[in-house]
Amino acid sequence: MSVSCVIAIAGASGSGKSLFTQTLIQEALGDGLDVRTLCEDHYYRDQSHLSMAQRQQTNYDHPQAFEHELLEQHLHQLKAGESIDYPQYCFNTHTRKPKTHAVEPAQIILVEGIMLLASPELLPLFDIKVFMDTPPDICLIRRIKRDMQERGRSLDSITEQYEATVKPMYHQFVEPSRFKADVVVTQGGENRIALDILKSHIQQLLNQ
Ligand code: UZR
Ligand code: MG
Repeated sequence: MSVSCVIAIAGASGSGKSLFTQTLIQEALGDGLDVRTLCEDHYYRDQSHLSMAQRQQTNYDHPQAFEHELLEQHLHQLKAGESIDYPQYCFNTHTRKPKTHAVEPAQIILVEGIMLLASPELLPLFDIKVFMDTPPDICLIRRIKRDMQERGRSLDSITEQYEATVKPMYHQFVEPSRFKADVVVTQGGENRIALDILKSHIQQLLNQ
């Protein structure tokens, strides 16, 4: 199987990347297409050499927090028809799990994450670059709900992190990367027209 199309879905934390990606995958699978997804989150660098207090001080909203070199290598491997050892990151311990998952090449690879368009070395690997442009207050509300429900955080720790790194790094790295996108999606993960436009462009790439 050779990869025909690699799509990046970028945007702020809480902007609707995961929902948009999930919807696109469900619909592409429904159309009989072969799709795999990679989350940039799993490429966070392992923090196990640090104490828990130090891990909590790490700036996770900087491009350097991610092992983009490994993601770059994995995208090259998938494009060459090779399977990859997909890392698994744990948000509660800030460490990589010992076990990786094998991911096989597919017709379409969807990659989602905050900093995908902020690393120049990754840009040439994407056939379509999407940026989710969602107002910061909506992103913050979603993030509070998700981080309390799924990532074991308190409201205080979320708001502290937001002011210390999430907000300033968004303005420094994520927001300017919007200008690298081919498609800017407003109104979050359920934007029907954006989904249809992307699906039709994917079909075009597959037919080439
Ligand atoms: P998404 N993050 C953590 O809170 N802990 C970690 O160990 C690794 C990442 C957060 C990170 C970023 N920031 O904003 C968010 N902080 O995960 C990105 N602070 O994930 O795009 O899924 O929201
Ligand atoms: Mg997400």
